Amino acid sequence: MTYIAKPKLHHPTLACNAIGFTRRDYEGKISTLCAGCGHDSISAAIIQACWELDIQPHRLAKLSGIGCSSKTPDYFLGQSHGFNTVHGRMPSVLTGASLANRALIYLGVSGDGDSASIGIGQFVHAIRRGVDMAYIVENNGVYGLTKGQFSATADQGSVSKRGVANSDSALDMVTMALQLGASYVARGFSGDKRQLVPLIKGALSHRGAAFIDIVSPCVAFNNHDGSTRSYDYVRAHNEAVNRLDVIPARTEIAVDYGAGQSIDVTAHDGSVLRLHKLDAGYDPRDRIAAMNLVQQRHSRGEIVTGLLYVEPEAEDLHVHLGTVAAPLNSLQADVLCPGAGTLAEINAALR
Ligand SMILES: Cc1ncc(C[n+]2csc(CCOP(=O)(O)OP(=O)(O)O)c2C)c(N)n1
Ligand code: SF4
Ligand SMILES: [Mg+2]
Repeated sequence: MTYIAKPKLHHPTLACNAIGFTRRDYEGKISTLCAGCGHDSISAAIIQACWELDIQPHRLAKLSGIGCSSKTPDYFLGQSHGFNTVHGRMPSVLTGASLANRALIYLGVSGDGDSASIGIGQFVHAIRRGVDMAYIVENNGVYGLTKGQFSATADQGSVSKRGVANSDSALDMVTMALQLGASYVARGFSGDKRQLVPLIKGALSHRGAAFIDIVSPCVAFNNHDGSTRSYDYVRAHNEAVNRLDVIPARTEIAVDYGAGQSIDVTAHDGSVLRLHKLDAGYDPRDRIAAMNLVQQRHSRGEIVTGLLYVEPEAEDLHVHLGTVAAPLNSLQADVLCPGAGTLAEINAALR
């Protein structure tokens, strides 16, 4: 973690959001990542998304594992709750926190090493349980922090900085998230902030397991010719299926598009996700179609980005478990322990 705090200089003309905060109020400490690292662009997109959504910083909890990507929560939302967990263990800590206090917005930040290798079991179960969270993987195809070994998401045939081709087949976290039942699945690119900010806003507004795989080049170890995670490769092979606008519930929704060109999806909080179709035949409400498209394009070396799947009426883990509306950590002893009489009644009913 860094120890360099940002100077608190606020220019008086900085724009404020609806709750009176400037973008600076959503920043964290100064980043110690390599200049040009994709992860820093993702941090900037998270700051922008939270500012645009008027999120009160103390209502958000950011959790991560270990890696350059997992260091980044120190560089944004300095006034939010934070927990930097053990390598690969972010999903279980986030699940526990979410069950204990459902009143917070949960943002999980991880890397391809953190989530697709040591933490793969944790990732799988948090997604299939429908934990209410926005889960971001900053995917560079390598273990950046430990000096550039191939990760499980590195494409077969992709060449390392030292010229060695990866012989293992790649694990695609978007395909896994779709198969596991995630109710919001997207892929973004750290080099396309215009596409990325709305994808993050949509994930934070979604109730249920929202997953975003963000291709985020590692300039130190995986940005050379022959890599399929370099800025040049991703720019040349990026195929966006749609462009997303997130319209907050309080905003009037104007119809400014031709029929068939857009799809509006209403989120549980009343905000509207407006998807401008770039691929005319693509419907993000069809999970199987999303899986097919991602696989087809991957076999051609293309990277599909955009909001790939959304199920607006999804149920989350709290619905599955039937937890009470009040956060569990706010319940007092008399509610948690209704007394010997109630226990005797329960026991009698079981006899
Ligand atoms: C239990 C444990 N095993 C191994 C490590 C060493 N280690 C630290 S970060 C990391 C991989 C990080 O890769 P990724 O999640 O892709 O993050 P990046 O640095 O690429 O953003 C590894 C293997 C560790 N810290 N703890
Ligand atoms: S080593 Fe790679 S992932 Fe880590 S900060 Fe540097 S560019 Fe980013
Ligand atoms: Mg990585």
